[in-house]
Amino acid sequence: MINDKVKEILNEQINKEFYSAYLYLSMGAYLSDVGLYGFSKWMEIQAREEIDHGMILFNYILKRKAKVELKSLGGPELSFNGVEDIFNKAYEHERSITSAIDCIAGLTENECDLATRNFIDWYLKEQIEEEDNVLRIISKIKAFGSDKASLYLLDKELGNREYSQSDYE
Ligand code: OFO
Repeated sequence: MINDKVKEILNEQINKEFYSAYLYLSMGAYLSDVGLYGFSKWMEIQAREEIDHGMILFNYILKRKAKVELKSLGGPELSFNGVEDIFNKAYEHERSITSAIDCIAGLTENECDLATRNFIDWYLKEQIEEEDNVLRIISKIKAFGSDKASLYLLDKELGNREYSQSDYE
């Protein structure tokens, strides 16, 4: 069993993960609209991973015999100012998610809920990857993105991303 404070913060995190999926789908739609289909596919896969992140929390709450309380999702931003703007916003978003995960880790320690503290380690590691993945793309956009031919190649590279289900192990 998990206590109410831990249950509440985990439910909030489900909402944040599903909102992340919404945001990345919105970014993907914009990228597709401007012909950057590889970038768009990358975002679509990112959105699918965010749903996995939400579902891992969902299943954990159920397993601990606590109540899943799904909250309403706000609409994500719909208009963007080019590919660099999108990935800068994605990076800012991931940093906010990292802070939220850090708060969960802190709360579970304060509540002496070491099982959930252990569970959340997976998310702490995942956030290092999430931030790094986006930062690498930003670096490439900065290095090559002003040249259309290079942007085309970068779009092709990102289009090679394959979805693989995020597993909590
Ligand atoms: Fe779920 O890691 Fe991104 O938001």
